[in-house]
Amino acid sequence: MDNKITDVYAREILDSRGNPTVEVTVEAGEISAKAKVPSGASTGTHEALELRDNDPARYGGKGVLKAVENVNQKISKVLIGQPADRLSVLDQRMIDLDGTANKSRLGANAILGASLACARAGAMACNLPLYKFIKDFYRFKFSGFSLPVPLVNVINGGKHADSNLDFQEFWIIPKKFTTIKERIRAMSEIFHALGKVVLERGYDTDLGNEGGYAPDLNNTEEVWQMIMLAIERAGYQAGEQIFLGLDAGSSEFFNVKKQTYAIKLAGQELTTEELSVLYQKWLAKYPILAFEDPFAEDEWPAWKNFTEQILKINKDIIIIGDDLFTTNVALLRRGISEKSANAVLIKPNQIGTLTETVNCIRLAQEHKFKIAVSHRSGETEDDFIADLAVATNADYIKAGAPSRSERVVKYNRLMEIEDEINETMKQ
Ligand code: 2PG
Ligand code: MG
Repeated sequence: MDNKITDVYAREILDSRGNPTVEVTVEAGEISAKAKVPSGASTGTHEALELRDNDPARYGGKGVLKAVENVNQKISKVLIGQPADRLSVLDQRMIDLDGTANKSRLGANAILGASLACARAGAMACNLPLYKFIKDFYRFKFSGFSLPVPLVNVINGGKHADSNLDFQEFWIIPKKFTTIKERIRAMSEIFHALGKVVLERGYDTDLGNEGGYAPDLNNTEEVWQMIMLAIERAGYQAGEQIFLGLDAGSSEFFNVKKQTYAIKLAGQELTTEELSVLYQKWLAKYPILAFEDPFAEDEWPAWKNFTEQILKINKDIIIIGDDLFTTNVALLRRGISEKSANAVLIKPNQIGTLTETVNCIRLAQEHKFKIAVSHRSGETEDDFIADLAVATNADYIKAGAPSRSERVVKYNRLMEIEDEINETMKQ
């Protein structure tokens, strides 16, 4: 089959918050593949640039017509005629065309849309499922696919909700199950039990951006208490089968000048040391397995100290860098050498191409860092990250609560992949 790219074009579509985002279609003869680009709210300052029109007359300045035009006029020219399955060459051509360190000329949203659509077209040209194609193309050596453990954001706060919670995400982690179907079932059952607990306590069950409940509470610790109760009511064992986790999203409430973290709900401004004590207090009381962005994005010494302290308490705990690393190999290299964390959050749109995303994953794996492939708070019905997590043997996936289609679509795809893998093993 001829696999040369014959057309590349983009459209402005909406994401799950109703904001414009980019969809790219790549055609190679009969093949037609699409990808839709997500968008963050608590974005790290070191992320690649998401190009917006800044035209106040359209979508409050959030239009992406410039990015769309960059795909149609410029990116298409360097991709058309190239083989659709040579992902690293295609990505490099776009990186060269852009020529900036943060993809500010063409926009990381324009480039990523094209990059992911090329991966899908490449998989179709090779007649392979996407996860298998990515694994083979980038020569991942692991044998036998395994499915990631979800980090499930069941209570949304911070920038993802209008509630009074300063911390951004409170997770359940259905770890001790052998199949993704069992993990997903446990997550869903606990999520519904939690809804009842939230209501019983007189709070509302409105949802935040990532599908978790977003109640206004009296204090932060109530979240942990409600989640523990929900786990029990759903018939699972906390600390055995189900663990807890937190994405503090702390860059959002850090005051650089004062070097303090504003916990408005408690009326407190905590120093780095005090925040670390609070985390350790929670850790002593609840079966917490993961801390993401416990400290702000440029606070390298705080990260190093915290990681050292926490791993002394329990070496199985993962400390995940999101805003700290922004899926960027240079920042991750620093984190590895300074032992700032032991896990990295992987968001393709933080860096802008699939190849660079994979490079970051590979660097992390070479240094025994755990991998969590992640959605963004502004998502679409695209399920690419499910395949990416399986393709790269990621330990974890962050795809939100099981309650809004742009989140659920990732879980449904994981279950489909599991079935496919089991079928292939039987053959
Ligand atoms: C995060 C993400 C996704 P956002 O902080 O990890 O959960 O949020 O996409 O808003 O950056
Ligand atoms: Mg985060």
